[in-house]
Amino acid sequence: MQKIREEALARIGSADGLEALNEIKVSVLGKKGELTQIMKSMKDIPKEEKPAFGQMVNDARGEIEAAMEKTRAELASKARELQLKREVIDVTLPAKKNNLGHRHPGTIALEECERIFIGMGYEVVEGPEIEKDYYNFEALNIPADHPAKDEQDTFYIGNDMLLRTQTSGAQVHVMEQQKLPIRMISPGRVFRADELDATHSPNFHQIEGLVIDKDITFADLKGTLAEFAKQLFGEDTRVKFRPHHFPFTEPSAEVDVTCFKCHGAGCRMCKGEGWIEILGCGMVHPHVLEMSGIDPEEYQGFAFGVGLERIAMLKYEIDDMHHLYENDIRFLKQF
Ligand code: 2NL
Repeated sequence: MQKIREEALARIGSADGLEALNEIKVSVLGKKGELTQIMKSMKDIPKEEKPAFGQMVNDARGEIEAAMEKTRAELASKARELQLKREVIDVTLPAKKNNLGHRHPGTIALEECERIFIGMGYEVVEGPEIEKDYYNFEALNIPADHPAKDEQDTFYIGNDMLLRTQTSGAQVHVMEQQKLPIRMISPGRVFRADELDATHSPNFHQIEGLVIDKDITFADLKGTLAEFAKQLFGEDTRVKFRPHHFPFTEPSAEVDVTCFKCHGAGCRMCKGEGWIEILGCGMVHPHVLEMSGIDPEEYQGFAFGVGLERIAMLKYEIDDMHHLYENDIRFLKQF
C-alpha cells in the first residue's frame, strides 16, 4: 500500500499534462486500479484488522485524490496562461477598415428631388423601361414623323416596342387609371441613341412631374417650380420661364435658375450668363388629356421634365458626365 501510495504521488508530481493525470487516475483509482484491487483483498483479512485496513486505504485514496486535484488545477492554470499568451491582441494596432460603399451623387440628387416633391404632396411612381411606342410617343402627341422617333435617336425593340426616351409613359399609365386629381413624379432610366461625351450618354435619368386637377393654371406651374428651385439650389434662387415648344404641352417653356455660384453676375459655372437652364415644362396639351380619357374642359394640368444627371452635375459641380458612370469610389465618396 505504501508503495502504491508513494509511486502514485510521484507520478502525479511529474505529470506533464491533464491527459497524463487522467491516465494515473484510471490506473490507481479506476475500476481495475491498484488501490481498488487492494480494497478487494479486504475479504482475506482477519475481521479485527478490517477497520484499520479500510482506514489506511481510505487515507491513501484521500491523499492521492487531493494531490491529483492540486496538480490538475496547476496544469489547467498553466494551460490557460499559455493560451492567453498565444492569443495576445495588440490593441494599439490600427483597426481594419471596413470598406463601405457610398451613395451615388445621382441617387443623392434623386432622393433630394423626391423629398422636395413628396413635401408638396406628390407621389413617386415608377414605370417600365421597355415601353410601347404608344406610351412613349403617340399618347404624348408626338407625331409619327417627329425627329425624336427616328431610329437614329431611339432604341427600338421590334416595330412597336422601344427603350423609353422619357418617363412620360409611366404618367400616361396613371392618367389612364382615371383616379383624379393626379400629383406625381416619375423618376427613372431613359435611353437615347447618343454617343457618350462630356454631357451626353445613351442612358441617363429623368424625373418627370405631372399635376392634373380642376382649375390648374400656369401660375401653379410657376409657383411649384420656383419652390423646387429654391429648395434644391438655395432660398435666394430665382426662376425665369422662356417660351419653348414641346408637342405634349401648350404653352411650353424652358426654365432657367439664377446661377447659385455667382447669383446672376456671370461666372464660369453659368458660362457668363448668370442663368442656368434646368428643365422643360408646360401646360398639358388638351389632346394629351383627351387621349388618356380626361376631359380638358373639366381638368387641366401641368407637367415638367428634369434631367437628373444635369441636376447632379450642377449641384455638385461635376464637370464631366463620365465621372457619373465610372463609379470610382474615390469620386463617389466626395458627395
Ligand atoms: C424636356 C422636358 C418635359 C413633360 C416633359 C409631360 C408628361 C405628360 C404630359 C405632358 Cl404625361 N408632358 N412631360 C412636359 C414638358 C417637358 O420634359 O426637356 N423634354 C424634352
